[in-house]
Amino acid sequence: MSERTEPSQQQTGRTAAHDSAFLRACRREPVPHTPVWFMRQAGRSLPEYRKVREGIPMLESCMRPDLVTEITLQPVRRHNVDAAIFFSDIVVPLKAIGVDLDIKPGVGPVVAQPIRTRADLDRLRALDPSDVPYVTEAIGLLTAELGTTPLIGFAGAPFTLASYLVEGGPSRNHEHTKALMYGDPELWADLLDRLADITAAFLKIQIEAGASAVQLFDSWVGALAPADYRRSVMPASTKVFDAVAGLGVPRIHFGVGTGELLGLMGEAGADVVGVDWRIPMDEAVRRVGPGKALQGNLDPAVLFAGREAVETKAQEVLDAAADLEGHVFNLGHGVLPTTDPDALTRLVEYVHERTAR
Ligand code: 1CP
Repeated sequence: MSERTEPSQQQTGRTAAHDSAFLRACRREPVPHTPVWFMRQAGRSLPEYRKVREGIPMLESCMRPDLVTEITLQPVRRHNVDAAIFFSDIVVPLKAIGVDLDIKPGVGPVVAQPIRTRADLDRLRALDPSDVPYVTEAIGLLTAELGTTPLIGFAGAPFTLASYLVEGGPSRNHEHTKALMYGDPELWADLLDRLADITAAFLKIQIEAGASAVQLFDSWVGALAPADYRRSVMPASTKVFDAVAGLGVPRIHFGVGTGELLGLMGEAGADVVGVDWRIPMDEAVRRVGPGKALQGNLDPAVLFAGREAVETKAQEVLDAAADLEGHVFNLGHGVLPTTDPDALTRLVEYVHERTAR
């Protein structure tokens, strides 16, 4: 007897979303309209988010499937975006394997004992699905609610996770991180390799639970020169993409300030490369090369400029992206916390109307 007589809930969720504009664009297939979602759409800019989060610390809210489900759905209901992004944080898998860290309001992730020695690295163990049962449960609840709207799972990329772990918190110059990378290449390579395994495991858990796509956030990798990226970071990111290559979901790769790295980020293995606002999409596609969809890239600060300016700048993005094989409209980085939510809703409407085929 076959082990799988009934389709699992996960398969049902992904099947329902299979023909969505978002997944079609990721696969570089024709779309009914250019799909739109926003990095950091679930969270800070929404009053309904602030209300349900009242008195609940950030990490605790990530461990409550009822809250995760509600917060993930809020921007889908409000803005009519083409995809949901799972409400969590890049440090959740690290917390789950016992790293002593917290997300401090107004600061971000703070690590009690930064990782800078071989003995520190030995504290980083592998991630098992039983460490994050709340993730599997929340994704099950979400795919049941989302119907044909795809759910994007995500994880922090090895370099960006390493930056928080080595610095001990948010950093402007990443000096401790780079000191380790340049000063002890062997320990650095082992740290990134360990983080690649944790990240790959976290993405697999989300895909197996029903996520339709995954995004690897390498937010701070733009701090590196191309040669250092290629030598010291790319192998770990490639390991993550390879580990989830056979699971049938598009893999998105995003970083900020990555104009000089776009070619290498394309080579690292993703299906879709995210572009920040510093490079027009027609130039970005030349740098990334053929065979990839692109995601981006309106400057999130444009949303403060009033309707006419938002539409002018959004149209510039659409025009520059007109010849792409696949385009997912997004901001060039996350939604800023004081953004007017109505400006986001109008932007989704604008992109949908202007690109309807
Ligand atoms: O209480 C709060 O609301 C805290 C703010 C907040 C939120 C809403 C943090 C702390 N994390 C999150 C959720 C979050 N983080 C999501 C949710 C889904 C979404 O809507 O997109 C995602 C995808 C992340 C990913 C994340 N966390 C990244 C990568 C994306 C990016 O912005 O570059 C990074 C770098 C983090 C670390 C982090 N977590 C929180 C903050 C304030 C930060 C950045 C701190 C810093 O500047 O280093």
